[in-house]
Parts: sequence; structure tokens; C-alpha cells
Amino acid sequence: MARIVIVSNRVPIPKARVTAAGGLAVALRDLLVPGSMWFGWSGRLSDEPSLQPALVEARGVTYATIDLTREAHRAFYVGFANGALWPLLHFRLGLMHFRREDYAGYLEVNATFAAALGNVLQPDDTVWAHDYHLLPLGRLLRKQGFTGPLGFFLHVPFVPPSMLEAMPVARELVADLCSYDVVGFQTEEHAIDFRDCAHRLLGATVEGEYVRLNGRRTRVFADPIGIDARSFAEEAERSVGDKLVQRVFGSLSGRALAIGVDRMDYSKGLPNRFEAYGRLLERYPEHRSQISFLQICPRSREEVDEYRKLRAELDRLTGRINGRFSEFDWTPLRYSTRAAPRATLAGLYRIARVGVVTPLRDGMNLVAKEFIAAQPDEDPGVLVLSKFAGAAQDLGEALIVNPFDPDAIADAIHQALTMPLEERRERQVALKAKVFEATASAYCQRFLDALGTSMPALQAA
Ligand code: GDG
Repeated sequence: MARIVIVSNRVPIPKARVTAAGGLAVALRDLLVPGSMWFGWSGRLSDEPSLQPALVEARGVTYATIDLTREAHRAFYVGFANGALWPLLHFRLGLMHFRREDYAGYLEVNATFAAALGNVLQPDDTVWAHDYHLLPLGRLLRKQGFTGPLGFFLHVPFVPPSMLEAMPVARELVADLCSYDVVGFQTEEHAIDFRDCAHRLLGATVEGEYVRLNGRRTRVFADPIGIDARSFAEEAERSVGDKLVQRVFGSLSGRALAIGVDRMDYSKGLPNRFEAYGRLLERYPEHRSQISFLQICPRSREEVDEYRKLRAELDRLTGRINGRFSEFDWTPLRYSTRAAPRATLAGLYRIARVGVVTPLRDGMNLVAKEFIAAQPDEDPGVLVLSKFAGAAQDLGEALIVNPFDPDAIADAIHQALTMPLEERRERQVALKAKVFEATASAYCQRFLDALGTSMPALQAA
């Protein structure tokens, strides 16, 4: 039987999932039926990695992983993927560090992935590759003779041609994506930017959603990712009783909770957010001692210099805000770099009066959707959302802000804290309807439809 084979840099083997902050396993849950396969890096470094993937079976799904050498991983992951591609695709040219040897390592790891995957792939499999680590994988699989349906989804934003051209290997990367049958982006804007790049940089022909290059046709479309809103809402309701959530609730002593939840990443706009919170307390003194801001930001990518610098900056800003505004019985800003269990997170969203989601750029941002799903209908909180998160395309009833303007964020938090119940309910009804409709399942279904593959549950029926 034809299988769906998911490929991503890291593989969330179920027992490891407990500590993982990323949501890909949740988003793709509908595809993880018996018989499917997930392929990627094991997370281990070894001197002589085998091209024969290690196979682990869990609930009928095969997790196939390979090790990488330390040097290849450094060039691929730290160097090119996160040192060059991530900043470029988040519009941060000043942080892009391109080195030819890193790009060579990126290609080498993609070639290793293709060769190892080739050892377990069957001719009628459908391959769905994920994210900026794997742009060349499709081309390399085709070169090896794989002829099955081949799709790629980019979780992060895409940039217009004038910006992409700063990447010395821009043409190669765009051509690589044109080797897939289907390429999905989070928003229509990113899909349009990619088609423009294919036309401007490579002279490809664009016909509606299709890009034609060297006789091949690729469908390039927007497929916004969603969450399993129903089960997340149930989890949030259940978790309000969770011990940790209750402790946080008790510690508020009736104050309003504002919450931010982000991997510690410079794309998430954390320094601006902290500065905005300082401005709020400065310009709207009535909120002093009446609000508590909790920022959960698990550390990530600490191998990359920029991420270490960010942490030092956030430590400094937290100290400054708390030093300036704290009272003996009130700490304005609580900031934790530890990951919270998912259930606790759901409960914390539910008791929060304001969700603050202000990335400078974000492909989608699932936290915005989780916050909405978790809110109680009778007395909902308010979402403050960056106009540069993909989520803002759909969630227009949130308080939409420009994340580069700390005063605008401060005004929006003030508006959220003082918004009448009736208006909060109206906004929540509209937002909730959208989050419950644009589910993770709908996202998978649209992508497989585009690839001409049926959803696994339908195959079984
Ligand atoms: C990329 C794109 C796109 C965070 N802290 C904890 C925790 N999380 C969870 C959140 C959410 C997930 O991690 C983060 O997802 P985001 O969408 O916000 O951001 P990225 O990690 O940057 O993801 C992004 C996404 O891919 C999907 O396509 O939306 O634009 O950048 O689910 O809740 N989870 C737990 N503890 C934490 O402390 N358990």
C-alpha cells in the first residue's frame, strides 16, 4: 500500500515528544497512522554514521533516523540553515552569515538524507518534506530516480526577490524548490513572493498557482497551518486545576495575567515586547500592581551566537523593568527560560487576560491560535497580535499591532486590559470560529489533495 513518508530535520519519536517545544508532531497527527513513516536526523552525532536508517516502531508508525557527523551538522544546521537561511527568511539581512563551506555542508547533509531515505523508500510512497533545512532534498531524490509524489512545506516566511537576491545561492535554492510537485507556504503573500522569485531569478513561467521551469510544473500555494483546537480547548479547561496553574493563579492575588510564549528567538520580537511592557507601566500607571506579565521562552539553538546574545539582552531588560517598577509585594515581569508541560501551558493561556504575540516576522505563529482556543467563552481574554505573523492574515479581530513600535504594543495591552466584556466576547466568538475551522487536519488534507494523495483515514475506510 502507498505510504506517506514525512521528512523533517528532527524526528519526534513519541517518547522524546514530552520535552519537545515544536508543534509539528501535533500538526501532522492525522498522518501518523499505522503504515506511515517519519524520516530525519536522530539528534545524535557520530564519527562514521551509517546510511542505513535506524528504525523504531511506535503505534504502527516507523520512525527512521540517521546520525550525522559533528562537522556536517555544524555546517548544515548552525552554519547555513540557522546562520544564513533563518535570518534571511525572517527579513534580517544584517544577521545573515553566508559562508560557502556552510552551504557545501548543507548540500552534503541533504545528499546524505536523500541517500539514506532512498534505502527505505518504496516507489509508490508519497514524500512530504518540511522546512528550510530541506530545500534541495526533492531535487536529490529525483536525481536518484524517485518518481512518486513529492511535496514540500515551508513553515517560515518567504521573502520578495529584492531580498532573496542577497543570498549568493538564491537561484539554486529557488530551482531546488521547483523540483517538488507541490510547494506550500503559510500565506498567500509568501506564495506570491516565491512565484515572483522563480520568475525574476530563473525566468520561470508563472500560470496562476503553477510555476513552470525546465518542462516541470510545480504547484505553489498557500496552505496555512492550524491546530487541533477542540482538543487543545478541552486540555485548557481540564488544566486549570493543574497544580502549577493553580499556584500561578494564587500568586496573582487578583491581578490580570498577561502571557507570552515563544521559543527564545530573535524573530519573536521579545526585546521590543519587554520594552513595550515598560512603556505600559510608565504611561499607564493605573496598571502598576494590577498586572503581572509572564513570559515563557524556552532556550533554543544555543549553538548560534545571536541566540546567546538575545538571552543576555532579555536578562538585562527584565532586570531593568523589575528594578524600576517592582514593589515589595509585586514583581511586574516574570520570565522563565524553561519549557512548560503542554497541559500547564494550556491552563495558563486560559487564566490569562491578555495574550501578547508580537513577532517581528513569523510564518504563522501557533501560540496565537492556542491562546484563542484556550479562552473561556463567558469571560475571554484579548489577543494582541503582530501584523507580521502569518496568523494575522486570518485573525483580524485580535488587536493587530506593528511589533516595531513598542508604544503601539503598550497601547494595545492597555486597550486589552480595559476592554468591555461585550466587546471581548464579540471578538472571541469571531476568532474562535476561525481557529476551530482552520484545523491541523484541514491543513494536512489540503496538502495531500494538492499532491493527489488521499488522507490515510480515507484509504483505510
Ligand atoms: C515554526 C514557525 C510556524 C513554546 N513554548 C513551549 C511550548 N511551545 C510551543 C507552542 C507552539 C510551538 O511551541 C511554537 O510554535 P510557533 O508557531 O509559535 O513557532 P516556531 O517554533 O517558530 O515554529 C512558525 C510553526 O513553525 C508551525 O508551522 O507557526 O511561524 O516559525 O505550539 O505552544 N510548548 C511547551 N512548552 C513550552 O514552554 N510544551
